[in-house]
Amino acid sequence: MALKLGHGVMILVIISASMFSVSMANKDWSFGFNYTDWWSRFGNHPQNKTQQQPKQIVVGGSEHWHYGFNYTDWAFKSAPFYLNDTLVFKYDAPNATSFPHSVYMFKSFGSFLKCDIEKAKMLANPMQGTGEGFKFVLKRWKPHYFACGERNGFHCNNGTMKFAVMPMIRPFWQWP
Ligand SMILES: [Cu+2]
Repeated sequence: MALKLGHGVMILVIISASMFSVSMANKDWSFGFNYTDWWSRFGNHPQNKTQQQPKQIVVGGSEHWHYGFNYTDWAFKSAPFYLNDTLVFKYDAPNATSFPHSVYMFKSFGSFLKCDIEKAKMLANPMQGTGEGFKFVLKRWKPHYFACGERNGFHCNNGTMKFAVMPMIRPFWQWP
Protein backbone atom coordinates (compact mmCIF):
# COMPACT_ATOMS: atom_id res chain seq x y z
CA MET A 1 0.00 0.00 0.00
CA ALA A 2 2.74 2.39 0.98
CA LEU A 3 4.59 1.47 -2.17
CA LYS A 4 1.50 2.05 -4.31
CA LEU A 5 0.87 5.44 -2.76
CA GLY A 6 4.46 6.48 -3.24
CA HIS A 7 4.30 5.39 -6.84
CA GLY A 8 1.15 7.43 -7.42
CA VAL A 9 2.69 10.56 -5.94
CA MET A 10 5.77 10.10 -8.08
CA ILE A 11 3.66 9.84 -11.23
CA LEU A 12 1.74 12.96 -10.21
CA VAL A 13 5.01 14.84 -9.70
CA ILE A 14 6.31 13.74 -13.08
CA ILE A 15 3.06 14.64 -14.84
CA SER A 16 2.82 18.10 -13.31
CA ALA A 17 6.51 18.76 -13.86
CA SER A 18 6.16 17.65 -17.45
CA MET A 19 3.13 19.88 -18.00
CA PHE A 20 4.98 22.80 -16.51
CA SER A 21 7.96 22.10 -18.70
CA VAL A 22 5.80 21.90 -21.83
CA SER A 23 3.83 25.02 -21.01
CA MET A 24 7.03 26.97 -20.41
CA ALA A 25 8.64 25.63 -23.55
CA ASN A 26 6.07 27.15 -25.92
CA LYS A 27 7.50 26.10 -29.24
CA ASP A 28 9.10 22.85 -28.17
CA TRP A 29 6.10 20.55 -28.03
CA SER A 30 7.92 17.47 -26.90
CA PHE A 31 5.43 15.73 -24.69
CA GLY A 32 7.78 13.05 -23.53
CA PHE A 33 9.54 13.77 -20.30
CA ASN A 34 13.15 12.92 -19.75
CA TYR A 35 15.65 13.99 -17.19
CA THR A 36 18.27 15.21 -19.64
CA ASP A 37 15.74 17.64 -21.04
CA TRP A 38 14.69 18.68 -17.56
CA TRP A 39 18.25 19.24 -16.47
CA SER A 40 19.24 21.23 -19.52
CA ARG A 41 16.24 23.52 -19.03
CA PHE A 42 16.37 24.00 -15.30
CA GLY A 43 19.94 23.08 -14.45
CA ASN A 44 21.25 26.57 -15.22
CA HIS A 45 24.41 25.40 -16.95
CA PRO A 46 27.26 27.89 -16.91
CA GLN A 47 28.06 27.26 -20.59
CA ASN A 48 24.60 28.54 -21.53
CA LYS A 49 24.90 31.76 -19.54
CA THR A 50 25.34 33.95 -22.61
CA GLN A 51 21.75 33.29 -23.70
CA GLN A 52 20.46 34.64 -20.39
CA GLN A 53 22.27 37.96 -20.63
CA PRO A 54 20.17 41.12 -21.04
CA LYS A 55 19.61 42.13 -24.64
CA GLN A 56 19.89 45.40 -26.52
CA ILE A 57 16.81 46.01 -28.61
CA VAL A 58 16.72 48.72 -31.26
CA VAL A 59 13.28 50.32 -31.12
CA GLY A 60 11.57 49.82 -34.49
CA GLY A 61 14.32 47.46 -35.64
CA SER A 62 15.82 48.64 -38.91
CA GLU A 63 13.11 51.33 -39.10
CA HIS A 64 14.59 53.08 -36.07
CA TRP A 65 12.58 55.90 -34.43
CA HIS A 66 10.59 57.88 -36.99
CA TYR A 67 7.21 59.38 -37.77
CA GLY A 68 4.49 57.05 -39.07
CA PHE A 69 5.86 53.64 -38.04
CA ASN A 70 3.50 51.56 -35.89
CA TYR A 71 5.48 51.12 -32.67
CA THR A 72 2.61 49.55 -30.77
CA ASP A 73 2.60 46.80 -33.35
CA TRP A 74 6.39 46.57 -33.21
CA ALA A 75 6.37 46.27 -29.41
CA PHE A 76 3.69 43.59 -29.59
CA LYS A 77 5.73 41.55 -32.07
CA SER A 78 9.00 42.11 -30.22
CA ALA A 79 7.70 40.99 -26.83
CA PRO A 80 8.62 39.67 -24.37
CA PHE A 81 10.99 42.25 -22.97
CA TYR A 82 12.89 41.44 -19.81
CA LEU A 83 14.21 43.39 -16.86
CA ASN A 84 17.63 44.89 -17.61
CA ASP A 85 17.11 44.71 -21.36
CA THR A 86 18.13 47.92 -23.06
CA LEU A 87 15.93 49.80 -25.51
CA VAL A 88 17.91 51.77 -28.09
CA PHE A 89 16.22 54.75 -29.72
CA LYS A 90 17.95 55.76 -32.95
CA TYR A 91 17.06 58.96 -34.77
CA ASP A 92 18.95 61.62 -36.70
CA ALA A 93 19.55 65.04 -35.29
CA PRO A 94 17.17 67.52 -36.95
CA ASN A 95 18.39 68.56 -40.40
CA ALA A 96 17.03 69.70 -43.78
CA THR A 97 15.43 66.32 -44.52
CA SER A 98 14.49 64.95 -41.11
CA PHE A 99 12.23 66.35 -38.43
CA PRO A 100 13.27 66.38 -34.80
CA HIS A 101 12.31 63.45 -32.61
CA SER A 102 12.73 62.81 -28.92
CA VAL A 103 11.91 60.25 -26.23
CA TYR A 104 9.39 60.93 -23.48
CA MET A 105 7.94 58.73 -20.79
CA PHE A 106 4.41 58.93 -19.39
CA LYS A 107 3.68 58.19 -15.77
CA SER A 108 0.15 56.96 -16.36
CA PHE A 109 -1.69 54.88 -18.93
CA GLY A 110 -4.24 57.68 -19.23
CA SER A 111 -1.75 60.31 -20.35
CA PHE A 112 -0.16 57.72 -22.64
CA LEU A 113 -3.51 57.12 -24.35
CA LYS A 114 -4.10 60.85 -24.79
CA CYS A 115 -0.48 61.59 -25.73
CA ASP A 116 -0.50 64.24 -23.02
CA ILE A 117 3.12 65.31 -23.43
CA GLU A 118 2.81 67.99 -20.76
CA LYS A 119 2.41 65.23 -18.21
CA ALA A 120 5.36 63.27 -19.59
CA LYS A 121 9.01 63.40 -18.66
CA MET A 122 11.67 63.94 -21.31
CA LEU A 123 14.25 61.15 -21.40
CA ALA A 124 16.15 62.22 -24.51
CA ASN A 125 16.20 65.44 -26.51
CA PRO A 126 16.30 65.63 -30.34
CA MET A 127 20.11 65.47 -30.35
CA GLN A 128 20.46 62.30 -28.27
CA GLY A 129 19.34 59.74 -30.84
CA THR A 130 22.39 60.05 -33.09
CA GLY A 131 25.29 57.63 -33.37
CA GLU A 132 24.79 54.71 -31.03
CA GLY A 133 21.36 56.06 -30.16
CA PHE A 134 19.74 56.83 -26.84
CA LYS A 135 19.79 53.87 -24.49
CA PHE A 136 17.17 53.15 -21.85
CA VAL A 137 17.58 50.20 -19.48
CA LEU A 138 14.36 48.54 -18.29
CA LYS A 139 15.30 48.53 -14.63
CA ARG A 140 11.90 48.49 -13.02
CA TRP A 141 9.14 45.94 -13.03
CA LYS A 142 6.32 48.23 -14.12
CA PRO A 143 4.67 49.28 -17.35
CA HIS A 144 6.77 51.74 -19.34
CA TYR A 145 5.00 54.19 -21.64
CA PHE A 146 7.23 55.70 -24.30
CA ALA A 147 6.50 58.31 -26.94
CA CYS A 148 8.05 60.95 -29.12
CA GLY A 149 7.36 64.33 -27.56
CA GLU A 150 7.65 66.50 -30.66
CA ARG A 151 4.95 68.91 -31.84
CA ASN A 152 3.19 68.68 -28.49
CA GLY A 153 1.89 65.15 -28.99
CA PHE A 154 1.39 65.23 -32.75
CA HIS A 155 4.16 62.67 -33.40
CA CYS A 156 2.72 60.54 -30.62
CA ASN A 157 -0.91 60.76 -31.79
CA ASN A 158 -0.77 61.09 -35.56
CA GLY A 159 2.68 59.66 -36.09
CA THR A 160 2.00 56.60 -33.89
CA MET A 161 5.38 57.12 -32.20
CA LYS A 162 4.26 55.51 -28.96
CA PHE A 163 4.40 52.11 -27.34
CA ALA A 164 4.17 50.40 -23.97
CA VAL A 165 6.49 47.78 -22.52
CA MET A 166 6.00 45.61 -19.45
CA PRO A 167 9.34 43.96 -18.69
CA MET A 168 9.21 40.40 -17.45
CA ILE A 169 11.46 38.78 -14.91
CA ARG A 170 14.09 36.81 -16.78
CA PRO A 171 13.69 33.11 -16.15
CA PHE A 172 16.62 31.42 -14.48
CA TRP A 173 16.14 28.32 -16.56
CA GLN A 174 17.03 27.83 -20.18
CA TRP A 175 14.71 28.44 -23.09
CA PRO A 176 15.12 25.59 -25.54
CU1 LIG B 1 8.92 62.21 -33.53
